[in-house]
Amino acid sequence: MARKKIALVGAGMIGGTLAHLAAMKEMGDVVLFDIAEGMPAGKALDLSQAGPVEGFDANLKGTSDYKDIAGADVVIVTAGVPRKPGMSRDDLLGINLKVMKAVGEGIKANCPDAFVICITNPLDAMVWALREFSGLPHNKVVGMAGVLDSARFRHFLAEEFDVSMEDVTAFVLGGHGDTMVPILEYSTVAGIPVPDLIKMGWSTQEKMDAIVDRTRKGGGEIVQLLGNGSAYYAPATSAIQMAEAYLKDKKRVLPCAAHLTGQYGVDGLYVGVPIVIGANGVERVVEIELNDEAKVNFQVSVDAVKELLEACKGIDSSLA
Ligand code: A3D
Repeated sequence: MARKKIALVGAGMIGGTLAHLAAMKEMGDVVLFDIAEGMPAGKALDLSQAGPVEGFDANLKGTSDYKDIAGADVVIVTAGVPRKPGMSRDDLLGINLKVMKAVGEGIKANCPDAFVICITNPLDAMVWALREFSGLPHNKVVGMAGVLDSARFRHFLAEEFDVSMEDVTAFVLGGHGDTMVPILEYSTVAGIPVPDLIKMGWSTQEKMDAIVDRTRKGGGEIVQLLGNGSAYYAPATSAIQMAEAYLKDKKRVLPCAAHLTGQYGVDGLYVGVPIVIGANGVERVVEIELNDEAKVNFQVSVDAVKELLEACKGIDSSLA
């Protein structure tokens, strides 16, 4: 059986980390695409030379020619610009929308059967625009944000409870941004919901509220510390988990930005919800009952996404 092919559109900080992870996990051959001449080829060569040491077999190629992504099974898109301190994700809209147009057309022409994972910010709007520009079926285009946001939440919860990260599950809904909705009732340690752990005296509501707030601002905290650019290790790992779910037909239940057609009362938008990812891409949207507070917060998040889509339509009339 031929190796799978993974195309990484954008070979910057996340793109390079994605290539490293995909090669180490022997997920398939890797193509690093970027408009920056030479840089993707340099990263591909450097990573190839890690192969003999780590013992992985994967062909890695760097390119600035869309033809090289032909036939890719998975495309992960990070092309665009990241945030700088003081910038919101939404500040990136105008620049990254143009990038999504070029990338969408490149995917449509070269690998229309691929499963496409978008990471470029502002995420919920860019994944929607990428789907529009590419014309791919909605079940084959998803956004990565929820896996990362819930990983941040899990990390903070595991630290607070002083238990293994492995035993903490967490649940984050809504758009990727300060309006995301972490849900404590569906977050657990080994199946025990967080509200029960509070009753058991493991922590307090105040500490949980602080963790929810820190999770919401988790990306900004890293942007401030790095001083130049945004998080890349955890975002890359999160997208790789989604790609593996598709390539191995694992039917993982993961929070992702998915196209909704009436679920959660939302129609025609990409918003973060739990979905099942398998060989058919997005196989199911998991629709859970939300309490009143979560419903209100979810709506705020949905409204923020809607506003961004209107802004996209204002910039590019082909989207209207
Ligand atoms: P960076 O290291 O700047 O890499 C982006 C790459 O895109 C650069 O190498 C550019 O040359 C390249 N590029 C620009 N325009 C094009 C184009 N038209 N075609 C192909 N390549 C192009 O950024 P990064 O890797 O740190 O971040 C990439 C994106 O991910 C940014 O938009 C971030 O805001 C976003 N991001 C999202 C999350 C989420 O959780 C959704 C988390 C972290 C970063």
